[in-house]
Amino acid sequence: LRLDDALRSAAQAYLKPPGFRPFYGTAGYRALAPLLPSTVFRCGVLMAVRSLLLDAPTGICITASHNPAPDNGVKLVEPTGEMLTRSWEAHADSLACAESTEAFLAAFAALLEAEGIVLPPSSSSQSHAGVYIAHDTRPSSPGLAEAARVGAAALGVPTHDLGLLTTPQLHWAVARTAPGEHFNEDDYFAELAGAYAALVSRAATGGGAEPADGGAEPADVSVTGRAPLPSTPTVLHVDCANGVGAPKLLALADRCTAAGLHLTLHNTGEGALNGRCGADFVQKARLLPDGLEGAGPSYPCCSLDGDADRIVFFVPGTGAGLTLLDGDRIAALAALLCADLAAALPRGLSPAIGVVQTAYANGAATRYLTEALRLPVTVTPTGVKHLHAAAHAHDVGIYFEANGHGTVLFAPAYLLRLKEFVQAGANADDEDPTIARAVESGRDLLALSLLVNQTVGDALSILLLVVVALRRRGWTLEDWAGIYRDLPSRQSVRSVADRSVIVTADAERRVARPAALQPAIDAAVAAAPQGRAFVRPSGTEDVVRIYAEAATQEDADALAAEVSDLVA
Ligand code: NG1
Ligand code: ZN
Repeated sequence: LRLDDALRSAAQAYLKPPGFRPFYGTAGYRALAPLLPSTVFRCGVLMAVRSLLLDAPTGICITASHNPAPDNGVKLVEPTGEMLTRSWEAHADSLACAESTEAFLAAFAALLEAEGIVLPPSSSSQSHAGVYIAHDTRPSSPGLAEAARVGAAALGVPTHDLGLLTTPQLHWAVARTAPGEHFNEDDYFAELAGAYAALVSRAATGGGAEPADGGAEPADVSVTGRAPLPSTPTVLHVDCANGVGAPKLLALADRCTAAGLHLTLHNTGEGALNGRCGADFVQKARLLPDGLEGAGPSYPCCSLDGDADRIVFFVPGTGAGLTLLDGDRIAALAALLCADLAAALPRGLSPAIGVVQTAYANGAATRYLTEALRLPVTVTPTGVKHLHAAAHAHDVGIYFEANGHGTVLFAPAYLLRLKEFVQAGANADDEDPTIARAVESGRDLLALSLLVNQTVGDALSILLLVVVALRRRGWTLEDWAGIYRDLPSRQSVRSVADRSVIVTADAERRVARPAALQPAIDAAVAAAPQGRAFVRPSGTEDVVRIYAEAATQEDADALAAEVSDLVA
């Protein structure tokens, strides 16, 4: 077979390091970059097969996100722009782990057999198959992107090299590029900037409706007496983690200056990628990132991660400390914005809003969402693939990991109903102010669905969403920080001989194995006022992660230390 020969000779150039056993983790594959060429080559083959099967383009992004610069990784994208379907993760592992070229060819044949695929496809001239490939700023990334290209090309599937992109831009490109067209990065920037301008310009007449009042304290979410400040420009310091977010945000910000957005970018590539900076550092260490020491107390700031799919906000205090506004708080703000807009709609068009979190969500955030905003909250295991899937259950599904990775999903069927309503309202040319306001809110929700990347968490989208939400309420970051008070928490990691011996259950909130561990954690938690703790093996690093929260920081620290010792 000619195909087998082409694949064999291509694979010979990408031999797997002996004994290296990559596994599909929280977000694809991660490892030290020199280990990865064979893995990425085989991912190229896999995504070419997936593309042939579905007769639509798939995507591959070379990045290790928030990990240190010497690491790299690969994220795999479905034709919908979402992450590789869970049922194919095992196929990915069987290709990636094959020890020799012959074993790889056997695993490849088994994949075709299992999925009932016959190659080459009969109607190849009509085929829409293709693989979009993009990469982050790591020095090892272009070489790995080439490995992916060779893998896809070995099956004769056309590849499109999109060069340097953020991970969410690549997801957007796969979802939004029509067959036969080329991805134009300007379309992405124009869509976000256009939606942003529409949402802030209508803020003058839109304004905030009263959110549901609830029992959680402090629940002062009233906007009474506060007019939105649409004409006030928003200034924000952005820590770009020395990653790909810097040039991309610069291009986006240029298009948003006229709509009153003024960003000062820091860590734009001069220092180490994710080195004492970026969203993961700020969220986990709770320290000012390098390069922002001069921002000054009370200055509004945010941090992206290395591939710009995460963002957290913060206000520097005195010294190195800061007030963190994490993904939980972004979810709460997004929920407030959606609820404000929904309040003006006719009852039949009011969306069912739901929020999805992980066990890392602060207990105070969950209480705020369920008690003050009275929204349904579901909990899934870590990893946006789990949260994203659960968010699809709602008309408006809001999901964020505490680390700032998340988005707001709008159900296509709901958007259709909203479009019809707005269209009918525009044609009716109604003078009734209630109807006019409802139509305007409908338009705003439609704009929000364009502002917010629908395929995956996107730091650029979420930055604009937060600015829109704050401007419409006339809020500062401090006002936003005041909607609830976080329970003190502590995250730590522990290296163990084999982290896979820990098996979790109940969305990672409990340990199923080893059997003695959970009762010991329960006893430690029971002794801490307002205590909660859990452990889980990381899906991206060779560590076990520990999380604890309690009434005071000392209690949270002590609980984390105690649980960490139980793991060792
Ligand atoms: P792991 O290493 O599995 O905890 C980390 C993050 C995830 C997710 C992935 C992918 C934490 C505690 N975990 O996963 O939320 O973002 O990286 O980047 O932040
Ligand atoms: Zn990332």
